[in-house]
Amino acid sequence: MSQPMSRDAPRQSLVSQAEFAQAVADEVALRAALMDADPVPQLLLQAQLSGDTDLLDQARSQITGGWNYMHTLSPAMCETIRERLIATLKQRAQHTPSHHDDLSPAGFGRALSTGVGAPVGDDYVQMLLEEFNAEKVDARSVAWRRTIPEAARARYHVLIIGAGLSGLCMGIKLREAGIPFTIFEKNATVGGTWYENNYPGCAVDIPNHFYSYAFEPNAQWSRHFARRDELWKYLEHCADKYDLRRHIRFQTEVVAARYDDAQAEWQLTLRDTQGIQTHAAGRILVPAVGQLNRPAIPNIEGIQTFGGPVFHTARWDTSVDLRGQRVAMVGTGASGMQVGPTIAPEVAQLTIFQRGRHWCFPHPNYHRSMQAGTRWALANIPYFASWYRALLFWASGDLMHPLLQVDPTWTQPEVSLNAESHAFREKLLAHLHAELADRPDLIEKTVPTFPPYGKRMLRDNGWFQLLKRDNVALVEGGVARVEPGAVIDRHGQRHAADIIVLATGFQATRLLAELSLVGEDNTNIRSLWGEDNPQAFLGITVPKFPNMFLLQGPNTILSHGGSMFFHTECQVRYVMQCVRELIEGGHAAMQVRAPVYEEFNRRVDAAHAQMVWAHPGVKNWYKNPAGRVTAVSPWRLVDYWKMTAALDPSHYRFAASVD
Ligand code: N01
Repeated sequence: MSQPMSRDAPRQSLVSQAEFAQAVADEVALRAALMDADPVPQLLLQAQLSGDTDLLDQARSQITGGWNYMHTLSPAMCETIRERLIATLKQRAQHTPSHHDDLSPAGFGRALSTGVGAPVGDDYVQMLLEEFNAEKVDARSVAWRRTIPEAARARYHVLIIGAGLSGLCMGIKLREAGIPFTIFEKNATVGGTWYENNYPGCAVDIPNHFYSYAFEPNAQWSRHFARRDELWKYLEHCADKYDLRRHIRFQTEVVAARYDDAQAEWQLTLRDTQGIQTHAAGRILVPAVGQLNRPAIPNIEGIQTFGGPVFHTARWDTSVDLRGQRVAMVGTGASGMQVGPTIAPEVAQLTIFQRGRHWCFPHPNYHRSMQAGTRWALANIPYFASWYRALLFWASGDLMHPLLQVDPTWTQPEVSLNAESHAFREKLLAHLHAELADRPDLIEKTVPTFPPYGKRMLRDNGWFQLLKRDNVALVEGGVARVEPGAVIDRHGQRHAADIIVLATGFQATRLLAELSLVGEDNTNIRSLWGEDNPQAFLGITVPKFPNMFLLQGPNTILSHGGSMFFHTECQVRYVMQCVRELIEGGHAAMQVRAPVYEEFNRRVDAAHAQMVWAHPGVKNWYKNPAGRVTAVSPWRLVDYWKMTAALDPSHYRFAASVD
């Protein structure tokens, strides 16, 4: 067995003199851009490149958080930062690379702590320093590729199910390492959830300079929180840039996956759009289907008698013209929050059926375009994008995690979990009351009865203003039944409608329910998981399922903050280590040891039992009907990063060598 491998150490690559020369080539453009760009990344970059910390010291008390609006730097201070940075960049353009580019953990930590207005712990420094250089070519991966003969790599063909953000990431990293792979995608193109969800208003609610691959920054995001089309195009761009399409079999659904013990390989049954079945085989299987891809269509009495269009948000019928129509929308989660305010101005009537309530809060940048200067700096100034992302990572990473933890001594457990959770609830309430000050009837109908984060926290997309519109009605309690041309609410009242939109979410706990998945010794995944209790070690590996590595598997969705791109990259790096271990050791197969899997899931359950889900009033899509949380992760991002940083081969059983 080869030695345990650790994740590649941070690479402190020096940016070439030429890149700096290009950044300062047009000083007028540079200065104009920096006058418009966020000053805090400028400050940190100036400290990095010059090694001078005096400006950091002066600015420290004027920065209170990682978001770009969380500082009180005066125009004069911004000018000083800007001019010092321009001088430093010019100097850097004239000299060979300086050692100052090469950030030490201490230097990085000092600058970042100033930039986010709080002390950044060593674990975060280590993680973000690695992220900091992620866009540079992974030299070690390429070097590894050269040490293993192609013939050895060729015996480990990887079968990936899904060309969404995780399947694409896996493909990119396998391609870099020279390992053969095929991606099977049921849709006609890439993008997964960002392709399928094209409902009006669809957008991300995580800042997209963080909600993107660390190795593929995009300087051209038009908004802080991109809309669906832009995100989908980003994924399309990645598929093209990394030449993935020739590895993808589109419009091909994997209907069955069976592990052949004798051959030590996965055998797939595939179905095309005509229903014709074919087969494929490979040594490694990577289901990368995500958890939010099967719409939950409620079984509402009489819905087939409605007589007009009825569709789910994730299957939006673009042929239906909503203008002047009476629309009934069922559901008020993240999708409903985006659809409602977007369609209300054009429909005749929007009747919203609210079964459960949701907390939401505004974000100042949610509807803002990116400043032109920041975009210029992201595109043209070395390291600017890395600092920008590090600040956002901090701001939308783990800061809220403490709010989700139960304090057993807390004196108001019916509404909050601890002092921080309570203070945040007060803020949410203040926002809600301010928005609905003139409509006490709506306040009564909308204040949630559970602590913040009991359900996914929503960004206020103009929800309360929506509810006050003349053509909008909020109906409490959900739907009793549907009749021709109307929806009947729980109080028996009839609401005439022409179109029904189901913003009713996804069957998250029924992971891989539509795939017949059979592992070693004829073990069906349902015999381990039942219908809706998926579990995996690190959300990735399952005993009896050799060489199967899940991406975005059980307990990996983020509920307190963070970005699925980040979690996916953690998983992909871990899987790459497993694949290397298999190849280097010449093993036929590896599978996680049952006690390791069981112990990990005990830890997941124990952590969740101390979190907001334990609150009696909390119902959400994270839990299965038995009340076990299967979808979301209990860990901080940095904890999961550490857990997945290095493969420990002793967690696995390895099967005999391949001849
Ligand atoms: O689904 P949801 P979603 N009768 O499950 C109600 C991601 N996402 O599609 O609260 C009546 O949150 C249900 O009521 P209740 C994100 O992770 C992200 O909105 O269960 N109502 C609820 O109000 C998100 O969390 C973005 O009582 C019924 C709603 O339908 C996840 O996807 C945008 C019902 C479902 O809310 C799912 O969000 C969109 C019934 N029979 C989605 N059944 C971003 O912004 C369900 N409901 C990135």
